[in-house]
Amino acid sequence: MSNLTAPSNPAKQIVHIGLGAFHRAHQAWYTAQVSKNTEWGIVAFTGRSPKAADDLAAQNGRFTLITRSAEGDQFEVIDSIVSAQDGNNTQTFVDAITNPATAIVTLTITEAGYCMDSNGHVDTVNPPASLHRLAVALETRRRVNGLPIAVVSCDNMPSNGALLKMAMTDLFASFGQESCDWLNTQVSFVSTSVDRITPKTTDADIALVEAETGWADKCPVVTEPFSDWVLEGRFPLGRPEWQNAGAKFVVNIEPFENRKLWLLNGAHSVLAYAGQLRGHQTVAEAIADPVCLGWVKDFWAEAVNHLPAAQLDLATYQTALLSRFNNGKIAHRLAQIAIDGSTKLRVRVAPTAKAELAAGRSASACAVAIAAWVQFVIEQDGRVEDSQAQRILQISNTDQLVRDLVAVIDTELSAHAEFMTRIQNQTSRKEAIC
Ligand code: CS2
Repeated sequence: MSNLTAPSNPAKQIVHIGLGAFHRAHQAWYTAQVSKNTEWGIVAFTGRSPKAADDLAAQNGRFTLITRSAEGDQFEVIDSIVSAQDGNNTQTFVDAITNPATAIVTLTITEAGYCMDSNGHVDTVNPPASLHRLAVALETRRRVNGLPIAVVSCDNMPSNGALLKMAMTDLFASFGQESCDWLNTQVSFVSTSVDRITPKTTDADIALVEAETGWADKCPVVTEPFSDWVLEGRFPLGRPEWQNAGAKFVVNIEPFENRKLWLLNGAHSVLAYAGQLRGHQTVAEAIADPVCLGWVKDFWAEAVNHLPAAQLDLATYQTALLSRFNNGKIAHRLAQIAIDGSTKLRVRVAPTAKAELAAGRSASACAVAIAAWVQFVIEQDGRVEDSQAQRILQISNTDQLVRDLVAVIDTELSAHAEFMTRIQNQTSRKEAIC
C-alpha cells in the first residue's frame, strides 16, 4: 500500500511550530477529522532537529495514527500535514507566515521552549530560537500584507496565550511603536488546554504498522482514544470546524486548564519521580503501586481545593484519569515525563502548594511531590535532563542543596521554612519515597 499521493495545495493554511508526536496525535488529527486538506492544511516546522521533518517530508506529510485501547489498535492515515519543514530554514518559515492563505499559527514547543523568567518575561538578549523566529516572521507579515492572524499556544502552561503575547510584546519592542500597535490589534493570542496521552513511538510500533497495514511508515504515532481541546480566543481569518471533532470553545479557559494541568499533568509528575524512585518504568506500572496511587490521590485532594467544583465535575474527571493511566497497552514511559521537571513542577504543583499554604494548611502532598523530584535529581548524579540542568548541576555542591533545588522551581516555596522542613524530612528519609 502506498500513501505517497501528491501533497495538496490548501485554500487556507495553519503554520505549526514543533513537529512532534503530540502535534500529530492532537492538532493534526482534529484538523483531519473536520476538513479536507484542500480546505485546511498544516505546514509544520520542527522545533530543533530536522529529522522529523525529513522523515515526514519523504512521506508527503502522511503518517499512521495508532489509537491504542484495551480492545486493540486502530490504524488511520492522517493527511492534514501538507508540508513538513526543518524549523531552521528561517526563510521558508517567514514565507509560510507571510503567505496570505495562512490564518493560524499553532505551537507545541514544550514548556521549556518559552524560557521565561518567573515573571513570564522572555530573555530579549538571548531569546529562545522558535519565539525569535516567530516574532521576525510576524513582523514581516505586518510589513508585507498586514493581515490579521491567530497565534495558538498548545503547550501545557497556564494562560499560555497571554504568556505568548507577553513574550511577543517583549520581542516586538525593538521593532517600534507601529509594529507593537499591529501586534496588539491584529494578532489574536488564543489560550488552550490540550490533552492526549502520546508516548514516544518505538521500533515495535513501526514494525506493527507495516505488518498490519502493509505500509512501511517511518513515522507512525501511538495515542490513546481520549482527546480534549479547550480554546479561548478569536480567529480573525477563520478556523477549521474543530468543534465537530469535540473541541470546546469557551469564554474563560482558566478552570479547564488548571484542572488538566494540576490533575493530569501534576499526577504525571508525581508518578514520574516517585514512580521511578520506586523502580517503575511506565505510568501504568506506577499507578498500579498502591503507594504511588496514594500519593497521587493525596495530591489531588489538595489540588481540588482550588478548582471550581460546581463547574468541573472533578470526581468523574479523576475516575476517568485513573482509567487512562491504567491503560496498560500504552507504554507511557516515566522517563519521558520526567524531562524538564523544574519548569513542569512550577506550573503543575507549585500553584497548589502556595494556595494550600496561604489557606493555612500544610501542603504535605505537594511537599512529597517536590521531595520526589529533589531526590530523583540527586540520584541522577549529574545526568538530569532539564532546561535548567546547568544551574541544577552547580547547586549539587552547595550545603543548602535541597533548598536551592526547590528555588529552581519556585523561590516563594524555597523561602517557606515549614514547607522546606517537610521536604527536607522526606528527602532525608530515603525510604519515605523509595
Ligand atoms: C506529560 C504530558 O510528558 C509530560 O510531561 O505529562 O505530555 C501529558 O501526557 C499530556 O499533557 C497529556 O495530554
